[in-house]
Amino acid sequence: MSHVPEAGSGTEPVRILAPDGNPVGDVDVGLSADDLRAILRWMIVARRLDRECIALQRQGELAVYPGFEGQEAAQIGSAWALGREDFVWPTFRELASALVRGVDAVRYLQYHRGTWHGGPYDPRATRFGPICIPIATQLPHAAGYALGQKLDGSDVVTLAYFGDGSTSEGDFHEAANLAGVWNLPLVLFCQNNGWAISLPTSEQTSGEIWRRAEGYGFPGLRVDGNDVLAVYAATREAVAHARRGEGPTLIEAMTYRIGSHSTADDAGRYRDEAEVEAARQTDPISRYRAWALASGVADQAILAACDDDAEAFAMQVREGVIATPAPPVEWMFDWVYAAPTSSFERQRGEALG
Ligand SMILES: Cc1ncc(C[n+]2csc(CCOP(=O)(O)OP(=O)(O)O)c2C)c(N)n1
Ligand SMILES: [Mg+2]
Repeated sequence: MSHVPEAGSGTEPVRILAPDGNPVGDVDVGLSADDLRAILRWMIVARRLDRECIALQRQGELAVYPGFEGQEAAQIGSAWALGREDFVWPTFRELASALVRGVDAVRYLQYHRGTWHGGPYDPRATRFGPICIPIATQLPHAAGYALGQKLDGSDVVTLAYFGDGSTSEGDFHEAANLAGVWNLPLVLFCQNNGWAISLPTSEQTSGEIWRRAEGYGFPGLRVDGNDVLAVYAATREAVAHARRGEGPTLIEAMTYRIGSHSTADDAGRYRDEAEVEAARQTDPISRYRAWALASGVADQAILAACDDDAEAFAMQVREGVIATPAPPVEWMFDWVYAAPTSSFERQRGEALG
């Protein structure tokens, strides 16, 4: 079944599982039982790692860390829909997607430890771009990358993540415009988590984000971002659309940032706890777990194994992060310029003594 409605066809998000885990749509999204279990496992592992990262920051082992609790379905469902060669342009909050793409978590977290910019994983090998802190700047990069793929005649699809707040940036609009005009194989994947640091979406933007697509001449849709099956199905459809040469899609995944913006933020200063409590009732993991148990995709033994895996993985990443030495200073100067400028060479000389 198609999960990509015509642009402007309604504001109810595409949903397959209700918050209590009961199906309200077609659960047959074309995933094998093994895949369905793997998705469950990744969601549990990702949340456990996210909490470990916050602990690592509190213990001084990471400098700053932006948690993604509540956004596991949006990230894992969308990442699962990509082919191996498809390319992701992330923000700074997509560690769960990075895990699914095979990015080494210890390397990724070097960015948050402050030892290396972007994380010292190879974006070409993992097909997952560097962590991007400047809001929305990855979007023109993604459009450019998608254009390059198109000109090369490749069938690679590019997916760019961004937040609700990012849609206020000119970069979002420029990327969307180019994507439409050039009919790029690009999925613009917005995680609307309700907040841009302390600014709620209602004060960020008027109108609905998914509807912006119509103005740029391509389809947009809103999906329940806490329903991993719906996110997967919608993204897979958008990816197939792009791969067929039919151009971009804007997906607005409605989710919620359960934690603070980052470990440098205290959401309790600007956000009502009742809102967070209400959001917890739509938790993506309990929803999917309930369905997995009821449908026989998982049982208690499988859930226990997921929890054990998550614990072991978090401990392994913790040890790896702490044990990783700071990289040599000269690395800071490598890969900046193909042809270094004289002032750059001078700075390099000064830094290296
Ligand atoms: C160009 C730019 N302006 C401001 C900031 C500061 N800043 C960091 S995150 C953020 C909010 C981003 O909100 P959203 O796009 O919704 O993503 P979320 O943090 O909710 O994942 C802002 C304003 C920045 N990093 N870059
Ligand atoms: Mg946001």
